[in-house]
Amino acid sequence: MHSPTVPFSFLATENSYEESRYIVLCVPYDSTESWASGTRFGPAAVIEASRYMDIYDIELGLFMDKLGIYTLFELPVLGKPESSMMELIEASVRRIISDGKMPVLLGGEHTISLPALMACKDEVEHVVVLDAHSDLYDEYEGRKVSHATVLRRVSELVKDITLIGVRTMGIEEKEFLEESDNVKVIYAEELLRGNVEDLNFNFLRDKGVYLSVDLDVLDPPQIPCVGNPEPGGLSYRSVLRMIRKVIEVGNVRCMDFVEFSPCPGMRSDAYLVARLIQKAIGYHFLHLRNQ
Ligand SMILES: [Mn+2]
Repeated sequence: MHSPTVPFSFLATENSYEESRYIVLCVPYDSTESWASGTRFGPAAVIEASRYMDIYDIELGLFMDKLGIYTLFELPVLGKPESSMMELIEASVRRIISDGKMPVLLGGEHTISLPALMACKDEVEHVVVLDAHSDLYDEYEGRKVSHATVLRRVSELVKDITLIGVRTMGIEEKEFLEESDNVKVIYAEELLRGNVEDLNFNFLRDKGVYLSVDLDVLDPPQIPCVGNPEPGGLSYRSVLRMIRKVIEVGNVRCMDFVEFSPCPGMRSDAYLVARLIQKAIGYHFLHLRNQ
């Protein structure tokens, strides 16, 4: 029995928290963005777009409303001091994991990955990040915790990080990378020249993985409204193929989708983000079913 209104939840699903495996956690935090704020509006725009999606996925052969997806809307992090934001996200993710469920965070700026990872670092051996930027500054605009330093802080918590789709970085980040033996980069240039199908993710096999997707990994024409648009990015199809490979090979414990900053009047980009998340959840469901 469906309610007479379309629920305001990811894919408009009506599953309860208890019966769900995938918990979409909306985190509208954008306090450290250096160019323009607006990622705080990302979660609501993506949820809204997702409500009008076909519930059957022809690629996966799945009815998405049968997978158990529940939406927690939204964490009150906006305008809070950094420490409260961190504590709130960490506690929420910890709770979802201890309930035996998979957190799917919807940002918000990239900073939110740090407290989410802190909550699940015991289960995570490898962090995979799709991003145009390397986010490896030690400090940025006087901050140790920000969208531009987030992966430097992550690198202090987890041994192995693979960054995919990078096409710009500061000299300080480049020098850090040259000295680091635990952060590997697959540059956008290599991906655009080669074939994404040839990428080998066997190094993730049987490893606990945290997957972070900064939407600026995509080429700006596909998704013009992100915190820091960078030309020369990847296609929707390439990003989708990589997400699929990571989820099929590794054991993803937590995922986030960050830095989407919707432009007023545009709907196709929010829909694209919703589609990526829907696919990622579907791939994960099939991965578990096939084990
Ligand atoms: Mn980025």
